[in-house]
Amino acid sequence: MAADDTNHQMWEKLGIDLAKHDQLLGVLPTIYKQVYVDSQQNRPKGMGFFEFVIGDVHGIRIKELVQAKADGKMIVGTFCLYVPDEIIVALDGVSIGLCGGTNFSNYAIEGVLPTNTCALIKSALGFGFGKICPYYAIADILVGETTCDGKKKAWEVLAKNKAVYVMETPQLKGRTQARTHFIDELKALVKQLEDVSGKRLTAEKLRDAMEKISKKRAQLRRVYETRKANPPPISGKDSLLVSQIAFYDDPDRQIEMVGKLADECEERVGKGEGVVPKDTKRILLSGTPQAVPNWKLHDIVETSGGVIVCEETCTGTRYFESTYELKGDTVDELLERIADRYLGINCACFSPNTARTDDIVRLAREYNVDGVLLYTLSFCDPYQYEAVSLENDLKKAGIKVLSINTDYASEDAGQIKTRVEAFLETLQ
Ligand code: BJ8
Repeated sequence: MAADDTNHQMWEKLGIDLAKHDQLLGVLPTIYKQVYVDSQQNRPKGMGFFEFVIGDVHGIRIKELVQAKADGKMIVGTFCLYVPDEIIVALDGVSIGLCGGTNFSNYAIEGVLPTNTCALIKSALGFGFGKICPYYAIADILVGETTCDGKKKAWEVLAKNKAVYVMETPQLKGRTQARTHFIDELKALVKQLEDVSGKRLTAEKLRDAMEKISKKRAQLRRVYETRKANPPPISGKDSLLVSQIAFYDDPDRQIEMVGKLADECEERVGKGEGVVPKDTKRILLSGTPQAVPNWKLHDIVETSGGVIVCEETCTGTRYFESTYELKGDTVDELLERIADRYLGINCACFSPNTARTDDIVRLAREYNVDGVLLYTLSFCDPYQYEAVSLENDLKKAGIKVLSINTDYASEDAGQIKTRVEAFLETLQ
């Protein structure tokens, strides 16, 4: 039987709307080719693996998940960095990031979500309600969190469609009671996932999972380190794709393949080999996460004569920067390490969140950037608020800034390109 036929049978068993899903898979390769293949040269050879993974986005990985489920593993869908992968992996589960990066699925949430909802939430719920995401379909449970208002309310809507557990994330950081509460929430999450998986969490399993997930983050960090070079050995677009795939691929395979890519990028830096000419204008992008296939701003910058050398986003440094020591003999002690690590991520959903400004200023220096692009999805209040204050703070720190507010539609791409080109011109 041809691979196409077996895939269709697999998707049908998962309850996928095959006609709509075929349409979705029909447009993705065209977008990928335009953004990644036609407009880039001299990419690292290691990108071949990531190109293969994205080219078969709903094929081999879904087959692996079907098999994992048959082997008794739980599949957990998540939407935020604050839901610890470590706990899911320690319970012999598979964690899949389900944030959506296209407006293709918006038809499915008309009359379900308010129109002034951010594109990321619309996309994610649209994939579920429209039955066009096999990752969503195969998940045993979805874990939401109380970060922004949009998400908090979205889980109520989502719960009508699928089993959802909501973890409470604190709104304030730096207070003892917020930390204590977050630790309690992690314990409650453990209990919930133990019930779903039918397995018990032990300190040994949790420590092993923490080690594995730390290794995976460390490989991404290595790739980022190489982007500090002038010229960078890898484009922003390619680096973004690698981060996006890290949210749903197997962690062991990621350690291996991102590690190989990091080796190659380090070699290229050693030889002075870049993906763009030396002294190409270097941009730090900071803001809301960019889920697959949201490559819009990266594509605009990198087809306008600039290169993105760092992302201060959840699909960038916020994913791997915060760390922990692998210390602790009990589950409770390890959960404290995990809580502190996650509370070190500076998301705009927290108040106050001045450490994010410090992060951006530090990253701008470390990556030797010429300018910062503040990227906010329309209707995302937390990041819109911070974009205004950040613009002032960064300018005071002598950093040039361009603020862009957009969504997943392509209609404003020409206008944004004009603004980006003008911004690049101003960078000395
Ligand atoms: S830790 S950034 S993944 S909450 S874009 S849904 S904030 S209205 S995604 Fe996020 Fe966790 Fe924070 Fe990261 Fe709401 Fe804004 Fe939409 Fe957003």
